[in-house]
Amino acid sequence: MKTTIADIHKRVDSEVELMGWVYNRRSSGSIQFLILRDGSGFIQAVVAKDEVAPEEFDLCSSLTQESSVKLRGRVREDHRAPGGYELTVTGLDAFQVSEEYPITLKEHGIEFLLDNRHLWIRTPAQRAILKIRAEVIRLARGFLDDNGFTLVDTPILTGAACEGTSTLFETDYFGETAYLSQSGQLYSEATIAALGKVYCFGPTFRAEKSKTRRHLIEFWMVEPEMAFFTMEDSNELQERFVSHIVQGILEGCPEHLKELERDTASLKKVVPPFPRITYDEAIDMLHEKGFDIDWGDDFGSPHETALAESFDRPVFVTHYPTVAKAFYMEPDPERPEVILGADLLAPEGYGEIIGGSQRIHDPVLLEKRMREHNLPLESYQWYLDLRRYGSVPHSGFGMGIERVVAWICGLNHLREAIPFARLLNRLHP
Ligand code: NSS
Repeated sequence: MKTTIADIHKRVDSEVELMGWVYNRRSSGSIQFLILRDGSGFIQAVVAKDEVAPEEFDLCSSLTQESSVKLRGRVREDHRAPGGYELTVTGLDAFQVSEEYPITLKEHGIEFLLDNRHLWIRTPAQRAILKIRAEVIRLARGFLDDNGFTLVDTPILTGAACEGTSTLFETDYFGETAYLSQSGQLYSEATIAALGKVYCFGPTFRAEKSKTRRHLIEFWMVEPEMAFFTMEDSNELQERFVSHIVQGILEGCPEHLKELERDTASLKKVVPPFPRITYDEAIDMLHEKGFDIDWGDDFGSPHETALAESFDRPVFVTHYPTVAKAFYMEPDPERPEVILGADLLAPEGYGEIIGGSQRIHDPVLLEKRMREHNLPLESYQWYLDLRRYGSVPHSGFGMGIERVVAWICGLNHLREAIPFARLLNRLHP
């Protein structure tokens, strides 16, 4: 009976067929021990000379790491075995005996590993990260689906910028210029008038010219947008959303966090309410910590790390200077030099995981802000229409999946938080 390692507990004492890759092989004369992995888990398989045909035993002796095989055998429960089960092999075939595998247990340099990313992803730590990433996405979508949000798929090829023109990827669109989407937000804003609460989730692209640990060229973002939400309504939603994801990972992925040796005590503290500080307070804190920064400057990674150090859970920084932020953010009516928006900074030095704001809903002010940002108004007429036909106060935010995965997994660079990272100097593999 064909089965998988994850399902092996259902087949104790019966004959099964397992397919997978050889992770390790050791031999002690008439017995060989294979560690087999099949994507669902790992299991030890014991191949005894007197239990298999002579040519099968010889084939087993030739198996190298990563050889792909089919094993037949009996499942035994064994509390000493990692995973609790062992396979007593009665027959084996090889799909392919692997060439010498370039990734060994010794330490490799990061450029070598990135060149071999297509192979590197097979290693236990990388596998744990990919599992956690998939679960972060499932939890994020599940939370929104269960809280009255409708998924909308926004276009990847767009005619207008959302997050400034300096990081746009251009491509020819039958003689017109198209840009790869930096964010689905502007389109999500259109769909709230049809659906109330929506989210888009997909890849976004930014031609980030600087090399940092926190920036990818292609990253995935989940972007909820809510009609009739103020900034504070949005912040309350964000703290519930983020803690749902973190607590869900702690509950659902303990073995993957263990594989990554992640200290989970700090993650357990990620429950609402999250602290809130204003940009002004943040500037004072940075001055006290010795930073040379002026009111009006946006924060870089060192500032975010220093601010978050003072808190044991994510912290909202609200009311940034209008000049430092995107054209669509609603200025505070009491103090128009700051906006009704917030960035959420993760603890432990992982930096900004969410950027969000209330949106300008007055058409005259929106058009004025667009002119100040030198945006080509003809490309945004449809967006201005949203303020002409039943404009309402509304808010939304974007959460970068890789930033959250890096934080939860305790990774020091975003390049391991996505299967195949696109970096400033890397398009392959
Ligand atoms: O530029 S953001 O701060 N905001 C937006 O794109 C809004 N249009 C979102 C919205 O309100 N719907 O980016 C949001 C998040 C940010 O907090 C990071 O977590 C992530 O997207 N982000 C990135 N992750 C990886 N690499 C890069 N280059 C990157 N840029 C932003």
